[in-house]
Amino acid sequence: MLCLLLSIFLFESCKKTEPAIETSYADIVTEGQMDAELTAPPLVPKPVYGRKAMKLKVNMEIKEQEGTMTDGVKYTYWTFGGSVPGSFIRTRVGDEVEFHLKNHPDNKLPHNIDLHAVTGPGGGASSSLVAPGHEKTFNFKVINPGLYVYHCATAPVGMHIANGMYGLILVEPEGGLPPVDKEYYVMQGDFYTQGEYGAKGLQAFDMNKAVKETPDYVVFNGKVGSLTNGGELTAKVGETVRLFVGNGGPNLVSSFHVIGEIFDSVHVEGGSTINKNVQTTLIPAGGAAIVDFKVETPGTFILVDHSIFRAFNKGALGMLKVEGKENTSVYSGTIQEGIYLPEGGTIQKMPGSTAAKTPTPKRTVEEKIKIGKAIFSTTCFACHQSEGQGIPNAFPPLAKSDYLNADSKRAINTILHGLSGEVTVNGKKYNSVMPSQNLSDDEIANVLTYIYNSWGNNKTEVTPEMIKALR
Ligand code: HEC
Ligand SMILES: [Cu+2]
Repeated sequence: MLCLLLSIFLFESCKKTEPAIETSYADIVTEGQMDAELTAPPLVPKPVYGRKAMKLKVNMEIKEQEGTMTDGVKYTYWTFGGSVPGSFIRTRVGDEVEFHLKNHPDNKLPHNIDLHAVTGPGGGASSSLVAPGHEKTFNFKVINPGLYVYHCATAPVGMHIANGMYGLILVEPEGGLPPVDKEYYVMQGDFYTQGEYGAKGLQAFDMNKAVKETPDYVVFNGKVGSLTNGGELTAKVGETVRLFVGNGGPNLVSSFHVIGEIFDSVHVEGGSTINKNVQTTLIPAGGAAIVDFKVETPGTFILVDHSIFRAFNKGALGMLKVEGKENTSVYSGTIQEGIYLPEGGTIQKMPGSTAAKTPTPKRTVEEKIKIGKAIFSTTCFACHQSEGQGIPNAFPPLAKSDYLNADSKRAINTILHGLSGEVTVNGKKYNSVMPSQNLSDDEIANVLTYIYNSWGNNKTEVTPEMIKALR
């Protein structure tokens, strides 16, 4: 009897706690109306908390505008709301969205919008095609909670997306997502330019590279360095951080990772499945993820696409700066600001160059500069940056570097044997590791001569003999 009672009790309680598998939000009646708050990345609008489903007016303006891809490189972006990714839209399940899509009169092309949060043909694209100087209005009800991508779907679709026409729309569940201390908006995209990475000037879109899926740039929030150099995300030790991460593509899948952090929870693919304790989460092109973690230790945590050449050579690198008291029970090392040592913490040799054995021809200063520049832009620029300006707190400058100009032997040793420990360059302290560079005497002489003869340095000419003497 007891057994029977118990099993009935268990069965009943089971029925109560198990949420209904399919809740239909299509029938929720909305109460009241408001204008949606829209934000440019990395900011997100205020959470919905416990508010009721409402009628939400979204006013989105499309702008085709020139912007900066990286230092000295311009690109004509096509944007939803003036930013790449476009404005973040925050709704709750059951909201009725009245979407006003405006195409600025100065624009050259028609555009539309396909929101993955829409249940209906084309996700809104078929009702939203809008010519420059016009506005289209359409309505939809968000009936599935999750984080969704929106994008332009005007032909050629790939080109509109490649030019930056994507963003995120969040549909919060009933009662809202659990509150956290900091929320940010980060979206990856790949870009295809006529010139190589770093080639100066206004760069046109390259359709061939896009079709081949060989981007010159893979970036967060529309440009190289959007989340570094003063754009870092910030948090304090002990806070919980939530990243709304999207991937606009058009082509690449992102292996999203934060160096030095473990995601406590991930809404996989932006949906309702929560995975715990995740190192790297895969974000498909046209997909998203909600990533939550608590920051326990201070320092700089680096956001990357862990397809790692994209991070160090194509721009997919951002930073989260965490300030506060050290927490030695969690992490007891010296905190190194803003660096990542993929080869481990010690100085190592790069494998493979046999160039050291070949005889060295005599070269003029001009020849050295020319060859040195090519070496610089394949070997050194990823850390020291294209104009030798470095990255604050991470990589010291080579431009007008007092450290470099004071002592050429020391500079040669840095390249031959690597450099670690604290150094002061132009009054700023750096404390990290430069791996030794496996270059021949000739190559080192060329690259150093190039550096010494660039960016306001003292024009020293370095010879292979000087290198040989210090090997
Ligand atoms: C993986 C990143 C990385 C690469 C690649 C790299 N460096 Fe460095 N470099 C550093 C770091 C970090 C320091 C500072 C080390 C420290 O804090 O002790 C540094 C310091 C230097 C310095 C002395 C400080 C200054 O600013 O004058 C010189 C000179 C230098 N690097 C030249 C080069 C040259 C030339 C190359 C290419 C052949 C190169 N580096 C490649 C990271 C790098
Ligand atoms: Cu478009």
